[in-house]
Amino acid sequence: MRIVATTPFDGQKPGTSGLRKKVKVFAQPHYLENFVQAVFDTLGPVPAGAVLVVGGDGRYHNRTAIQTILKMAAAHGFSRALVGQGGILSTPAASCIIRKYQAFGGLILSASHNPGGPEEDFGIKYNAGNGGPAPEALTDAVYARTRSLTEYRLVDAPDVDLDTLGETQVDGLTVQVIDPVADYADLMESLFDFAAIRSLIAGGFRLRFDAMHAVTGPYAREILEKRLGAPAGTVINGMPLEDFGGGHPDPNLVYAEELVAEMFGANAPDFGAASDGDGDRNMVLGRNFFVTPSDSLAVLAANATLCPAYARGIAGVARSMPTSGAADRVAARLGVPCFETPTGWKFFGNLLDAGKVTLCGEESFGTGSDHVREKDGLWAVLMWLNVLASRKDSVEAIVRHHWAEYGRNYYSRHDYEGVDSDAANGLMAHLRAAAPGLAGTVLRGYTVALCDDFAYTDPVDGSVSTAQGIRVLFTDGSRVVFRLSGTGTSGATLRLYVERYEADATRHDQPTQEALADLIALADDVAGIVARTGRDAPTVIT
Ligand code: G16
Repeated sequence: MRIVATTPFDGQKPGTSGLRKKVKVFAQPHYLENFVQAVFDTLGPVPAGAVLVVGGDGRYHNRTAIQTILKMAAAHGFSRALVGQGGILSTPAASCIIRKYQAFGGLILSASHNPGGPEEDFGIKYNAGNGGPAPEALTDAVYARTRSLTEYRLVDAPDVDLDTLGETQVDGLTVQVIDPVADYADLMESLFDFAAIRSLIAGGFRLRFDAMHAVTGPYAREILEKRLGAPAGTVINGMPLEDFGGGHPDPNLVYAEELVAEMFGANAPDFGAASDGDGDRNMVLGRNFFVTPSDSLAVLAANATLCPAYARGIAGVARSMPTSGAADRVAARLGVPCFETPTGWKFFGNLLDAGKVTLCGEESFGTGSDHVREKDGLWAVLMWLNVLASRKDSVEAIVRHHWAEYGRNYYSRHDYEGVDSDAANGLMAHLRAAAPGLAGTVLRGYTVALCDDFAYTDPVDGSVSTAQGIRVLFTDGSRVVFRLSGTGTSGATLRLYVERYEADATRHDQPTQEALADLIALADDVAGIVARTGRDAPTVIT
């Protein structure tokens, strides 16, 4: 074992989902090592036989980081490391493997939907033994440890062959290179009616899945093309590349342009979906039809009993605060609780572990269930396919029927990416200061019922999270929400979330931006977005 002297780096505070920085930052001597040592120090000595799961989304620097982590895991006393072949593990697959093999925890290497390559982003996060992202108390402790670190430990050993299945010894640590897909694909097959989906596809139902040259390619090919019989070519951009082919692996209407063009073009397939860099996000499209993530959660909750895994009903639903209230209406109808948490999948972990909820979702293209402790892109795709196979209706018809039954929550998110940090912080500070005085005022015809900075008390462990986003709630149930992203790596990203409920089914056909126009204008009145950021339009609208 070698002990290396080091000094702390500034800014190793995990964001919404782990530590994300430019590759150049991570590639500095000691940078990754410091963070990993801080995680290990925070965890303390591991029990005999402890297993660590290691893998990532295949982006640039993934393999280098894995070699370092394995040498440090050996020095920390782990007995076994399970590593995905080629260094590949999607985030939900890592969660599945941690749970299935009762690992102590896992280190997942990903910057999710952020671009990859030498000039782009890298990231790392620790997931606990439940398979879920480390809770805030742990990430705060890790950050504190990074501030006082003076040394890290690793063993001197040759690099491990990550491409060949099998075991290698690294100074007391058994490194087992595993098939990254099989366990996850088996889990999916146990949850859904694969026979029904197979016959839907065999009957001529056409689907397209865009893996965006990120981690889900091998998973989607195995599940959709091999196990479910979709024709070869159903999965596009299926080869994981270190730079995601130069693309931005974020499954939204702007970045998944190839899929969007096909789904909104002539002779479009019946169903289209995309996933992100590490496979936890999903976007679902019908022919000429976009399903908002908030609606997707609501529709899946309303139809859950059509899927074998959820046939006996769901215990409850959870959504992040900025996610629309569409799922709340389904939960109310089902007579199950609906929890509103801060942004970040880590906040769902306790609710899932305690059996309080079965389904969770976020507006940021995240949907999942208690089958793992991460959001899960392919899971959402399969649940939709199961519902489609059972309902024998189109995506659009299912969503429209849902709106007719529950009303429609018009919803949109406007992102202002790469905004000057001081300007973004100034905008939020201005809103915080203005918040207490807004209640009762009338803005463009909307009366403010409440304006606050969202805080959350975890109903399971009582932990409190404050300053999770400014929300302006109106008396008619509409709202605008402002928060700064916790996943970016340069400047700040301001997110504006806008929602309006429309019960009248004859008014469910307005274009979303039109339906929300007054609220969008009002948001600028309140926050001064244009004046403060210098941007006259958002970078991305979803
Ligand atoms: C992460 C978290 C999600 C969160 C999303 C958006 O997603 O895991 O729970 O909703 O970030 O965060 P922000 O608005 O702070 O950028 P991912 O897919 O990046 O891991």
